[in-house]
Amino acid sequence: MEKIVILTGAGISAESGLGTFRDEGGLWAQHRIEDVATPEGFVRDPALVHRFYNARRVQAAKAQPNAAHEALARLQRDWPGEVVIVTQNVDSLHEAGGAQDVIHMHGTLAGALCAACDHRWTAPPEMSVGEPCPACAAATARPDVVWFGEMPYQMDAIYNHLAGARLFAAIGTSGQVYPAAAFVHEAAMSGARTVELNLDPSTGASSFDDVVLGPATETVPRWVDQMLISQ
Ligand code: BV8
Repeated sequence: MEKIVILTGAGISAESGLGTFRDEGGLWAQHRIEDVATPEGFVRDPALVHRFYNARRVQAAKAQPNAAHEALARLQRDWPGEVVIVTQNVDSLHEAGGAQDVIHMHGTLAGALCAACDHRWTAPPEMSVGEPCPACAAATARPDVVWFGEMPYQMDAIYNHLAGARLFAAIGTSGQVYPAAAFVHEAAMSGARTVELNLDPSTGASSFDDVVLGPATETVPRWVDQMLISQ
């Protein structure tokens, strides 16, 4: 049966109260990317970076999954073929909404990483500068998120999923960050149909066969219903 690959971005968590990046008043309106989302920024001012991620980690822990997260979990459960969810988001709302095996290509707020020995552990609600690594004791703990200029996670697995996709859906992403923004082209080259569900047309909207506009909590459940009825 058809394999579906779904890419989600900050827009799917917007109605759960989590800020997006590039919308009015978004995270990039409040912070410079180079100060809080690059390895250089972390070296320059680790306290600022920890403050940025601590605030988001605390807020994300209080957020609830919304109807869009839950609809994708329903699609995974009821669709006869494989449904792979790749997210650029670092919150855990897909899992809280019931989704399985979510691929977090930009890492997660819940994870901590040792920059010295690559050990990973569950981050405390608030990380502090100089936090010792539980494995090697070096004071090099950082959030386990992928910053600009760093290699996103599980790229080989993602490209394999895209190669086998019959349908690719991008939900709530502005299509401005690579390599995620190029997934639609990878999927189309493998013969997949492509659909974008977004509040506003993304930068790459013209690359999609279909575009469905509106808030994710309305468009995603309706799209899942249509998919399941038409199977
Ligand atoms: C890489 C960290 C090599 C975690 C993020 C020069 C030097 C170095 C690199 C580059 C360079 N030029 C280009 C690059 C590549 C760079 C890049 O793309 N830069 C851009 C800015 C040009 N990319 C990288 O560096 C990546 N690494 O390239 O390594 C490589 C290459 C190929 C293969 C392997 C390796 C690393 C990118 C990851 C950076 N880390 N975040 C965190 O802090 O969260 S990126 C950040 O932006 C988030 O991860 C986020 O996921 C991502 C994308 O943002 P969106 O999710 O799309 O959110 P946005 O606000 O933009 O849009 C929201 C959308 O939702 C909007 O369309 C809106 O309309 C919609 N929406 C709003 N409300 C709703 C809604 N939709 C529905 N319903 C609603 N209610």
